[in-house]
Amino acid sequence: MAGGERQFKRQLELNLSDESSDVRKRVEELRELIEHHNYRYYVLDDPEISDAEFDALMRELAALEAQHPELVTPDSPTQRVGGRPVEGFAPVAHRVPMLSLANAYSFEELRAFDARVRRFLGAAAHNLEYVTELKIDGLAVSLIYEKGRFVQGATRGDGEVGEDVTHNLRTIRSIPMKLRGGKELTLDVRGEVYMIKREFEKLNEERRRAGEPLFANPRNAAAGSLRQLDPGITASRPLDIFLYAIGYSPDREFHTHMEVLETLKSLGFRVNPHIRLCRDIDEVIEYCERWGERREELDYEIDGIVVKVNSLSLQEALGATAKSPRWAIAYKFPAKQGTTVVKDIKVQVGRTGALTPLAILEPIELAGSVVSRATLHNEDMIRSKDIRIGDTVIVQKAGDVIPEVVKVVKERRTGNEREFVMPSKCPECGSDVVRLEGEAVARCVGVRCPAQLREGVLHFASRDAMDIEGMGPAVVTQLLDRGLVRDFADIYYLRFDDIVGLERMGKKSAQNLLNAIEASKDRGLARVVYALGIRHVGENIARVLAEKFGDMENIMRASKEELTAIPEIGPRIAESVVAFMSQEANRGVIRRLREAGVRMAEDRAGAGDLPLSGKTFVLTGALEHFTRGEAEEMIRRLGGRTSGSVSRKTDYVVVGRDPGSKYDRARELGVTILDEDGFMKLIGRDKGLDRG
Ligand code: 1X8
Repeated sequence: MAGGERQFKRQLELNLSDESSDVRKRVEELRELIEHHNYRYYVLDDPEISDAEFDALMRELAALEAQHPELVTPDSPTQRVGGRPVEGFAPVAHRVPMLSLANAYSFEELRAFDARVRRFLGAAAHNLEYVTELKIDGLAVSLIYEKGRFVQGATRGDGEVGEDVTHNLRTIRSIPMKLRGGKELTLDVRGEVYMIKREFEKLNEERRRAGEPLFANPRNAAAGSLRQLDPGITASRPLDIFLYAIGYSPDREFHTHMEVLETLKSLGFRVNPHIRLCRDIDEVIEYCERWGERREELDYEIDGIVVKVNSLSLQEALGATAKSPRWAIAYKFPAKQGTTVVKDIKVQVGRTGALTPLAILEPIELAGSVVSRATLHNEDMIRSKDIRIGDTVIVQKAGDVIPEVVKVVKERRTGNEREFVMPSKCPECGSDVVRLEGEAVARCVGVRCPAQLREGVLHFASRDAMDIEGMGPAVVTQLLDRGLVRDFADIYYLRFDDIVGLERMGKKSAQNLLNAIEASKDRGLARVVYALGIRHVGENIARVLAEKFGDMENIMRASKEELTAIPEIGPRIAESVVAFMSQEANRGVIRRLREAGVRMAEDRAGAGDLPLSGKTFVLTGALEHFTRGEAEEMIRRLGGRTSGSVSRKTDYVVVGRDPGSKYDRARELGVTILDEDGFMKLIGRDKGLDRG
């Protein structure tokens, strides 16, 4: 017994010392990794991993050091705030350090922050308020004003010492060279330099054409632009800045952060408009949720929400740790970008026969969902980004769009990567693949290609087209395989016995599908035109065609000239419509659709007399009574049109809560602006609405 016990104890000690040497090894490894990625990020501005992955490394190291304090060394990455400044710019010591913010990755962590603040403040927490602001994904800078004049600007650097980029900052037009009404002021203002998303795309497109390396995201582009030795290059780059804090201000005293922001605005600084004063953490979380959903509407990137205690005396009471203030936290959105490996490149055949290369990825979690494929668009895109099978790549998901490969991390190449070759035969039907002169897209020319038909039928039945519920990929594939559907019209000639024979199809589901097919006959002309999948005819054009011609017969007879006479329709669309309608096979399908009872004429209750006929609307901000989609549908039903951008041709801009830049643009152009009440009056919905 005793012997056994002793042995067990020895074993335990062995494991323990094994464990502590493992910990030591992991700590070393983490430090090396973090140093390396710090260098990539801060010195080269060319990171190999995402922020979230980097944060995970830092967290792991901090946790190990907390459990094993004996392993902490003064040169550990946890013992300092950031990285090093690069050579070429004069170092600038910040008079007040530029601290980084602690991060929260969930609402629980936000609540824990609130609890910490309240515990720390005790009774003083009774009038605690938070200010929430968008966390701009750019490059932090400090602007020094003396006697009201801009004298020096610096990057954050490691928080203590940054780089002098005064000359480059001067090229940003929104930075005032003199303070408005602050002649004698000395001031250190902090903000974030960033690049507009659209401008970033343009810049990268130019670089692609010039064969220059691409920037992975707007933040890298902004950093690369600001840290140019030649201010002429910086001046050519579309940078802008939002200011959000004061580092020191010996001449002025403030009581709240809101007051600071107001003062910054009045001194002539650009302050982000989406600021909210929150009475409690629930309101903070609500703001975080809302902007998590709406961040794609902004024309600049944000990576989270900054939460600050409003009262400056409470801020002072809370103080700071070595790294970050205790009175603020950054709620970080789930990362949109991440690093993964291209396992294979496959080709997908679309309904127009277009062959789209697809990257098959090592699965990775992005913005809350697992991503295992990314579109590569076409062959030229693969060549210009030089994406190879086996490459490590940065992938990105934005909104509802299909994930994309941003760039290759060439440093991770082993030499075993393989180049992609576009197949010369369609992988689905074996027909020739042809890429026409001047076209980016390779197409399968097989007229009987099953992939094209499958994608076509799926489009026909999809929600925005004929909306046939239950006609998903599994059902459609079987219908095609069994020869029950050879074109769209066949759908309307399916019998109960045909359907009930399919796999995983009970009597009830079969009847439901038949009912859905029946119901789809009455979707109206515009939907049918869209469902046909005519090239270049999207939902909007389909609606225009339905409105102008009223009946499918008229569209079938329309000449190219008649079509191009319509403002929305150019020669490319007109040609495509005429070509489609001239095919006997297509005319046959339309005839059989009509014979089956599919409605193909608009009830022309005087389309021209609808109350909003000829009016163009732009929506911005959140409405209270409708979703964006509902408001658009309402405008359309009353004869109006909606557009995504404001121009002189816009008739009305409808402005909801927290409107975007479209509101400013509307004011600039003098376009009529409606609030939600005004909009409801216009559409006759001002009476009888539940305003609970
Ligand atoms: C960083 C940022 C802050 C704000 C916006 N964007 C950022 N990237 C803000 O306060 N509105 S504050 C901050 C920091 O303190 N490191």
